[in-house]
Parts: sequence; C-alpha cells; structure tokens
Amino acid sequence: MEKCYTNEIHTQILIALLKAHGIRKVVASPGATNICFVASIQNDPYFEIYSSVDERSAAYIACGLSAESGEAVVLSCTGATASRNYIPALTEAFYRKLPILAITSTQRIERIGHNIPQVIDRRTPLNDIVKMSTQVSEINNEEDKWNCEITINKAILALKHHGGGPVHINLVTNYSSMYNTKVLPLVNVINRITYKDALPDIPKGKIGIFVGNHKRWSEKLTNLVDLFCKKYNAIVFCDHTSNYKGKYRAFAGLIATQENYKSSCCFVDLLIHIGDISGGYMSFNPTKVWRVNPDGEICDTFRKLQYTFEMEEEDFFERYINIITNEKNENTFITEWKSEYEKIYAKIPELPFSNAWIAQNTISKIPENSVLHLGILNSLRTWNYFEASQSILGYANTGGFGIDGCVSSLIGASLVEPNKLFFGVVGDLAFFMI
Ligand SMILES: Cc1ncc(C[n+]2csc(CCOP(=O)(O)OP(=O)(O)O)c2C)c(N)n1
Repeated sequence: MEKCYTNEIHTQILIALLKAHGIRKVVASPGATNICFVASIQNDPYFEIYSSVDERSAAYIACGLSAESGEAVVLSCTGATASRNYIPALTEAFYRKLPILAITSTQRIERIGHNIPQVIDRRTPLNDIVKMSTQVSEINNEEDKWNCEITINKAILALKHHGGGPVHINLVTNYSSMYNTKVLPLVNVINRITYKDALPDIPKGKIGIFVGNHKRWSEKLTNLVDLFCKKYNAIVFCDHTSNYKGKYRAFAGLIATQENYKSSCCFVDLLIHIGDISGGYMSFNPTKVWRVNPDGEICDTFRKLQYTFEMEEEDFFERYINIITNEKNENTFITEWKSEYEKIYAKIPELPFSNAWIAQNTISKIPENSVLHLGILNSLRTWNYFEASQSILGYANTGGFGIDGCVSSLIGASLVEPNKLFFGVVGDLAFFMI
C-alpha cells in the first residue's frame, strides 16, 4: 500500500502550514492518539523526526535542538498524562524564549469530565509554560476550515513573535485509519511583517485601502496616504466613521452594500486594511489582504489575509512611498470610482419619508466642522448612503455595537469641544437608552 497522509483534513492543514512556515524538526513520542499526525509526517521526507519515548526527555531534546539550530521544533505526544511530562522543558523554553511547538493529541473536547479513559483537560495552561495555547479540531464546513488555518497560522507565528517562545496546540483526532491523501490541501499562509523585515512587493493591479472605524487623522497620515494612492493607483474605501478626507476618498456605502449588483470597483488585487471595526457592512472582493496595525494581530476580516504589518500606519505608507519604481501610474481607479458613484447615485429613486430621506435631505445642511454621531445599524447604514462635507468627522459606537450609549458618547465628546456643533442621529430605541 502506498503510504500517504491521514484523511483527517485539519491534520493535513497543520502539516501543510508547518511546511509552508519552514518547520521540519519534530520530536515524537509514541501513543495511539497522535498516530494520524506522526504517521503522516513519517510519510513525508520533508520532516526530520526524532523519537523519544519519555515525553519529559523529548521536550528537553526539543530545547537543545532549537537552541542549537535556531529553528522552531515540534513536539508530538499522545493523550492521557503524556503532555504533563512536557511541563519541565516547556518552563525552560518559556524563560529562554525557545520556539517549541508542543502538539498534544486528544480525543474530542466534549468528552472531558465524563470518565472517558485517557481524556484529560488541557484547556487551561500554566502561566509560564507557553505564550499561547489553542485547540485544533476536525473540519465540517468552510468556516471550520478557515478557523483551522487561522488558528494554526497564529500559533506558528507566536513562536517567533515579540521575542518568541513555546506554543501549545491541542490537536483533536478521530483516529482515522485512512492514509490515502496524496497531496496536502492548498492553505492560506499568513506572515507578520515587523520593522526589521524586508517589505513584500505591492502586487500589480487594483489597490484599495479599506478604512474601518478610525480616529481623527493627522495631516501627515492623510498626505502619506494621498502620495501612496498617487504612486500605486489606489483609492480609499470609507464610510462616515473612517474619517479619511484626502483626495482619494471613495465613499463606499452606496456601492459596496448592493445586494443585487456587484460593482467591478469592489474587486481589487490588494486590499490594505487599516483602522478598527467597521459598521458599514460593506463587501469587497480582494484577492489578497494586507492588514496594517501596530497591534500586530492576525485579524482576518476579509478571509484573504496574507500579511499583518505590525507597524504604525504612517510608517507603512512612508516606506512604500520611498520605494523607487520606474512605473508611472495614471490614477485610473479614482476616476473609475467617481463615475461609478455618479451612475449609481443617479439611480436612487424618490425616497419615502424615512431615516434615508432625512439623511438625503439633511446631510448637506450640517454646518462645516461639525461632528456627526450615528446610532449603529439603521442610522449608520442609511446615512452611509449620503456623503457629508469633508470637514465633518463621523463616529458610531461600533466597538461593541451597543445602542445603549450613542447619545452619552456624543455628550462626552461635546464636553471636549464646547465650541463645536455635535449632531446625533439615533433611532427611537437608541434614544431612550441614552
Ligand atoms: C444594548 C443593546 N441592546 C440591544 C441591541 C440590539 N439592537 C441592535 S439595533 C437595535 C434596534 C435599534 O433601533 P433604533 O433605535 O431605531 O436604532 P437606529 O435606527 O439608530 O439604528 C437593537 C435593539 C444592541 N445592539 N445593543
């Protein structure tokens, strides 16, 4: 019989991502629960596998291997108490910041606490043995697959993040005895770019910058984004809470929320994602997403994440502006966007009296330099169809999406700027929750 990979897809994804991230050294200890993983990698000559019966020694071997080679090293053990024997060496690795990926295999988590032989609870790790502990379970649908890939990418990246250290994956198995998968699945490989890393090339094609809820922009950031857009033919997808007011603003509520029409402007080769949670419910179809945020999180809003740039937005745009290129861009995307916007805006029918009608007829009358606070959902959504004057900043409580504090937030903000006009648009429920 030809020896191939296990049929357990989550384990295949784990193996594919280990390879994609260049991790090949494994110290394996015997048992039944980690057979799917170990037998699969034994069938792949990419991996360099060492066997150690005693898990305690195995984990110390991994420490030595990692410290000497400078590489991340994988540990694999079975269920029951096997993983407990990793604690001494993982403690060692934690304080020496050694990138050890401890993969402890387990039966389904639902079995914990039911006197099932060999099932123990590893869901709460000690404070100082791993930087991150996570669960990888079997896959039943696309959402599970996405979650599996994200979880494993995150775990692998944590091995080297902020100085690095050990990480734990609790790997569920159903003990599949089928090993007839010849080719590993294609997986989404995510990497983190920090200040010391080389910058990847900007792909050719259409580029959109998606701005979620964003604090007030500095003049410097606006200028840098404008220069970036000019150089790379990019535009900036915004709603009222994005607060970018530069030359390449693409006010997107009307175009990117259509259910029965998908504008070609929403298909981009690269979407650069900045800012925080958006309540615009806008949909875009990027080929790849680069997230830029000093938090460095692997936050995959559009499910196409390729890189997270752990840096300030200003630094990201400045670095790409300073790259010398011979190509000259025509800035066609912003022209395309503007004509698309006009075309769709012209199709808005006469509106009945409603929040949308009020938005359409009021927004242009709001005085310059005012501040607009919008209740989440209906108010934000409908006012996002109509553009405000560029001097007006917009806010909505899209952190937690509560309708309980829109008016209070407006009052709080107005206390800081007593000479400004603050306008609030909230529905009746939100109003009475103040
Ligand atoms: C504290 C809280 N309770 C309940 C909800 C669920 N919820 C979301 S929108 C909504 C209706 C709000 O209606 P309205 O006041 O008309 O709001 P608006 O038109 O400003 O969206 C409710 C009950 C919520 N988001 N927050």
